[in-house]
Amino acid sequence: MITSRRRLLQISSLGAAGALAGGFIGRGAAAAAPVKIGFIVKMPEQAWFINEQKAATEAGQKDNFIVVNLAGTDGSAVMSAIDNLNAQGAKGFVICPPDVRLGTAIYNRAKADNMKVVTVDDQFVGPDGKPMTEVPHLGMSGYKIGQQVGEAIAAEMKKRGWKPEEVAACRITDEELPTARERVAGATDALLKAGFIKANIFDAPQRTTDTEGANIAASPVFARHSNFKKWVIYALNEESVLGGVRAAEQFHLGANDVIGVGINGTGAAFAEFSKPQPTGFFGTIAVSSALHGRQSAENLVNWIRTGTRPPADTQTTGVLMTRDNWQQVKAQLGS
Ligand code: FCA
Repeated sequence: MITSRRRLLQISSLGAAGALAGGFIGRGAAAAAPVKIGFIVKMPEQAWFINEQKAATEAGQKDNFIVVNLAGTDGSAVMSAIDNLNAQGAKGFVICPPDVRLGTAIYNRAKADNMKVVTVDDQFVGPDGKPMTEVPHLGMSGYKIGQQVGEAIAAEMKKRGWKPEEVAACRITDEELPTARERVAGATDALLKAGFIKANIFDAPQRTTDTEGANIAASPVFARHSNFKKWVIYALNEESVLGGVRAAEQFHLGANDVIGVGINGTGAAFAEFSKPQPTGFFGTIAVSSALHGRQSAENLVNWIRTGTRPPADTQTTGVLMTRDNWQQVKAQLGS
């Protein structure tokens, strides 16, 4: 009787001690080591990327993971960012690469360092020129958003009563970047569908996807085709359209002569819409940079924690933002 009672007691106290110890170790480990990830962007000064990194960091504060924000402005900066992350014990990283053709090199370095990688905005391209589907990606649905740009421009041309034969387009392009090609192709197709004259579309190839790169590219287009007094301007993002709008201003083409429509819906557009007088920057298709940052970081962390691979390709949509509605759209998108 006694023996058996004692044995029972022993068993239960052992059980309790075991449970306590297990619980303690489990909680202790979780508290001591939140998952750490990197967030590497190609242009850390661009509002879009600032928002993405901020949203990822905030998501980490809520969900107990640490985000190390880094700049990867060229191939060697990306490689040292990855080594830096590895040395800090990061388990993976989100990246918008400075050149999508670096995909294989970045992927191999991540694999060698035992880190998981997902892309945001610009998808890696493999040696065969095709998107690297082995790396999960989250980005804009480029062609559709491009179509929205073209439709917005066509609607505004109609509203202003512009005749197709008197209007030219400054199409700012980056042929190396698939998402830029898709966005610009979507805009061109929508314009042609609305009756825009193909021969009046002039290309301005940009070297960098920012305002300066676009400004340098657009100026010669206005110089060469000064017979046109009415212009539309489009590109892969609003920073580039702004570069085009600034170039047009140097040729005395202002708000009444220019319809520029961008993509992103971030600080660059807000600054333009806040000016006392309208400019040739008519609008932008706004997409939530906060959603891109938060979702891609959460997808990666979930992959690290649970082994659930994020979807191969998530595509986001956009909405037209103009001088009239930008504050409401900004509030809606939370960016
Ligand atoms: C590309 C562009 C950025 C932004 C992002 C979603 O990386 O360069 O401006 O549009 O896609």
